[in-house]
Amino acid sequence: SLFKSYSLFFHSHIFAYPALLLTMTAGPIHVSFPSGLSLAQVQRKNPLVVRGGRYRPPDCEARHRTAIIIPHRHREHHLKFLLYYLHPFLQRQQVTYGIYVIHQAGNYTFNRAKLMNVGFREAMKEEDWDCLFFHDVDLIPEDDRNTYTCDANPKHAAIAMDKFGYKLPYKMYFGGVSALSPEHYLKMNGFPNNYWGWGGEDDDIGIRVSLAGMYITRPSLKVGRYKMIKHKLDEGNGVNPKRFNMLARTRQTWKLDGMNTAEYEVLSKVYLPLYTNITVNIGTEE
Ligand code: UD2
Ligand code: MN
Repeated sequence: SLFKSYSLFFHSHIFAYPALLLTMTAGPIHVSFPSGLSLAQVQRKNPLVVRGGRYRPPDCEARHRTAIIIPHRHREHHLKFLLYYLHPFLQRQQVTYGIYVIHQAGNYTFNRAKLMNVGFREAMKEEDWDCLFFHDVDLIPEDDRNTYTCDANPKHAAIAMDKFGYKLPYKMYFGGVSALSPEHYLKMNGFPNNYWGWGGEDDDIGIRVSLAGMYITRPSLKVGRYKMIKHKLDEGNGVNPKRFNMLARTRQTWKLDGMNTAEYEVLSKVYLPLYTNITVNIGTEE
């Protein structure tokens, strides 16, 4: 998005009932952030998740294979809560899935969109995923009917967030959580590599969708609900002052910069119990 806003709604007094969450697909999910939660606990609650954060339904052949791509740096606390909610959520939906955390190495300015390009290429190398969910680390889905599968067009899933009063902030908004098939992704030349710092990249991605001749689909406001874990702007992710000028030129740049020009160096790939961690050197701004 282009402007920052802050949530008034981050204190939840509703408690989640994990046993219930594991066994039934309901509508709304009550999201809270229990203190003292550990990754070991999340692991124990998800015995069917295997190495690298992979899962396939034990009793059926899933109709969908979804990779979750999470751009990340210094948000371990958020990642823990996301994994706590996302694993049971995806299992209730009976999709085959894998979770990839794309960790930007070093202290240089953060680049969310370029990390997504890394995630796309590295995930597709491993498996023939038919859908990719590009997912902020701090957004927790609040409704089971928000299916983590792809549509005929790119889907914007995080349509109603607590931080925007559970309304779509503006029509072209494409931030937070979006879902594209590999075909969609390649058709729009992936995401831009040159948005360093906070802001604008999600709008660039939204514009790419329409420039590539596709449109944005969305779930209903009731279903596409998310809670954002309250946070401040990170160190190393200052607001990008160039975002307005860059956005005005997406039409000229989208074919020249994107998946076809993404250069990076994978420093490590680790198959952890709850996710695959890819640490990557994405370089610096030119
Ligand atoms: C909004 C959008 C987000 C993105 C961003 C502008 C929402 C809910 N999301 O998020 O999709 O367009 O604006 O860039 O409106 N991250 C780290 N470490 C960092 C910095 C960022 O892991 O040091 C990752 C993390 O996954 C985070 C995401 O990047 O969720 C977006 O950054 P943010 O949460 O600071 O920005 P926010 O909430 O304004
Ligand atoms: Mn955020």
